[in-house]
Amino acid sequence: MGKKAFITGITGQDGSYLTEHLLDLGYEVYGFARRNSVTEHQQTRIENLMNNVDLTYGDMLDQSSIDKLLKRVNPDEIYNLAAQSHVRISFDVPQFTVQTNALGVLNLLESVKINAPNAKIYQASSSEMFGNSRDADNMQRETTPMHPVSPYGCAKLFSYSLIRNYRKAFKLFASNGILFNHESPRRGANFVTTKIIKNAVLISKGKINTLELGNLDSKRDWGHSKDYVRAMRLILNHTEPDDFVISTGETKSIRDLCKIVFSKLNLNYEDHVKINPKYVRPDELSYLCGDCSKSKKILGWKPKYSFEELVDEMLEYFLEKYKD
Ligand code: NAP
Ligand code: F7E
Repeated sequence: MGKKAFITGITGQDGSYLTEHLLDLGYEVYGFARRNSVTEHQQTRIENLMNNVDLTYGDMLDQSSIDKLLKRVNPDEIYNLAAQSHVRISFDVPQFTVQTNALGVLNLLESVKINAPNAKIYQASSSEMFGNSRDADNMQRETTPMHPVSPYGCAKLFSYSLIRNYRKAFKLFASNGILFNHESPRRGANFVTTKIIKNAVLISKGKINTLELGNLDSKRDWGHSKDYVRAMRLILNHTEPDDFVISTGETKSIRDLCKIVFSKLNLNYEDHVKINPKYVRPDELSYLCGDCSKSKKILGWKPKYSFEELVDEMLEYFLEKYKD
């Protein structure tokens, strides 16, 4: 019989790719879906997998739902991907963000300690925890100091620390993946890559004329979600629990991304992109470039997708979607 994996946040971008990856490897996959008034749209990313996964209602804020699932399933591996994952929105809903992204992890750890102490736990930690610190070589790595600049980043730093604390204090197999930005055609529409690529396609088809963005000068290290979910499994299947940076080591500005995407559609971004202060954050992480040498060396992980291939895949997806 295959291993049993419990994925919180299974309906999200990473949850859907991780489910496909684990099913391919023979895992049994269990997941939580939150109650939503519009059930039709909720499972779109995992629609084709519904016959192969065990999906139950649950919420990171509802301890009883976590307890019930762990008692029933006793999973070998737990991937905690559930989060309010939008950094700017974390300034609008800071309390919900902190409750889910920080206290939700505490709920999970407490439940694991009692109900499934042998389960291995992966925590979806984030490069947003670094804030604006970087090392002398302009990169962030596992040892770089963390000074988050958003409620999202602060909550993720709290849960990152809890994972390390429960690993040491209670000997849980609990690991952090410190993942830099990763994207795909399944990325939510209000993250900057999807927003630029989808709207540039609509502009190229004459359906709209303007794209409103915030800060064009921040830089991000963008990879593909498919590559990053492979790393999650490798992290949990390493011989010991530890913390790993997952990144590409390349960085580009939002302006660079606009230039690249619009020029692939034979357009000049300057004719269409307007700045709307609504999308500028109260505080901003201005530069990310991750050094993932530790993951390459210890886990043997490296990305398969280039930045160019990621952008092309997302462009092809939206060109096909809006072809008529
Ligand atoms: P995503 O698409 O926004 O998915 C988040 C998932 O969490 C969704 O399934 C969402 O369900 C669920 N969720 C939200 N609040 C919940 C709650 N209170 N209880 C249970 N489930 C809840 O995010 P993603 O891009 O796949 O990212 C996965 C994880 O990695 C997140 O923890 C994110 O913070 C972290 N991360 C992402 C990146 C990145 O660049 N993508 C980088 C570093 C870390 P609904 O659909 O019902 O809202
Ligand atoms: O913003 C700038 C914005 O929202 C990227 C999450 O997955 O990665 C993600 O967080 C940059 C920022 O991602 C708009 O100011 C300009 O500098 O796509 P994003 P993020 O904030 O980096 C980390 C690693 C995570 O952990 C998070 O879960 O783009 N930007 N104009 C804009 N961003 C958005 N969303 N919308 C704009 O109009």
